[in-house]
Amino acid sequence: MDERVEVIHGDITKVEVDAIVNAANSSLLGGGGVDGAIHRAGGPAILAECIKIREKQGGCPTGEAVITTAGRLPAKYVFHTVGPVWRGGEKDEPRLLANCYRNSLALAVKNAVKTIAFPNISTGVYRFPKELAAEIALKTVAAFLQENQQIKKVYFVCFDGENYELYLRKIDELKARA
Ligand code: AR6
Repeated sequence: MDERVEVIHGDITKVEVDAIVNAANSSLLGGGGVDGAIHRAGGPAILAECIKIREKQGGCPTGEAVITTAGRLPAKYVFHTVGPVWRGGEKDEPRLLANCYRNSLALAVKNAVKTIAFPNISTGVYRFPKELAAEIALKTVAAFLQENQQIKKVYFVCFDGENYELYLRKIDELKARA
């Protein structure tokens, strides 16, 4: 696994990076989980920019990502990406989840972001199986980093203990296979 990848157990709103990624929904109007936490901690400036994006492009499709201010958060930007709802795995969910990570990293490159933090997209309300989600997240980010030197650090911020343990184990497995 790439040395620039790090796993943290905690709250993404507290992480000091250039950009944090939000697991949003396509309305961009906020919600529960990490989305609710980011809007609460970052304040109304984030929602104001989301509303402007909605007016311009009508929300954000699944797998895509958009950029706003981070308001009062220690980060500079919030990247809002929309993970797939798990519907059994035959609805292109794995590819769409990989797109969330790839498109967020592409947005990072475009905006001169060097440090970025991801939550465990889709593994809450959207019910994506956690182990498969971790595998997709780690492999997609590792592949992107192989082709990119601008990004200096990628944090996976695991809020729940189950995801944290899973990420540590998956990284060990990937290292052992390398
Ligand atoms: N920091 C980091 N991770 C967090 C935090 C936090 N403060 N709070 C929760 N998580 P979810 P989804 C983790 O449900 O499955 C929203 O209503 C949580 O433990 O937030 O992509 C949106 O508006 C879980 O592992 O996002 C959408 O409607 C992970 O974040 C919908 O939920 C993702 O859980 C998106 O569902």
